[in-house]
Amino acid sequence: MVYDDNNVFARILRGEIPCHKVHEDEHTLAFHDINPQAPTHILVIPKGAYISMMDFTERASDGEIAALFRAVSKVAEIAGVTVEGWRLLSNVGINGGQEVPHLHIHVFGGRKLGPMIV
Ligand code: D5M
Repeated sequence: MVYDDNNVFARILRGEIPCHKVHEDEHTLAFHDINPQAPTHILVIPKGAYISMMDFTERASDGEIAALFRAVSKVAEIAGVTVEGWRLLSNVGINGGQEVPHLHIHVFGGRKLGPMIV
């Protein structure tokens, strides 16, 4: 599968579409989900062009991989959900329900979350 340069998150990274930014560092960007499913619903994405978790772990550097997971924890801290608890989730591919073909990790919190749906 070839990375689609015109997916919405690629366009956010290029500054072509605005986002409500929560956190940014050398390798990652985090912003509020446009259609929040919980009081806290933030997306954390790598700046590199990776379609999904499989693509990321195959091609990204150890530094990029570490940065993404550090950014996820940082975002949970910024959102103030670490004491009450929170959830991270990444949809992969068609069966995983992935709509945007640029790796993103959802950070949910701010209420008691329901059971995982499979
Ligand atoms: O989730 C894709 C998520 O991306 C979904 O929760 C909506 C969100 N989304 C789509 N467009 C935008 C913009 N422009 N800003 C913020 N959030 C956005 P998936 O896991 O692929 O189903």
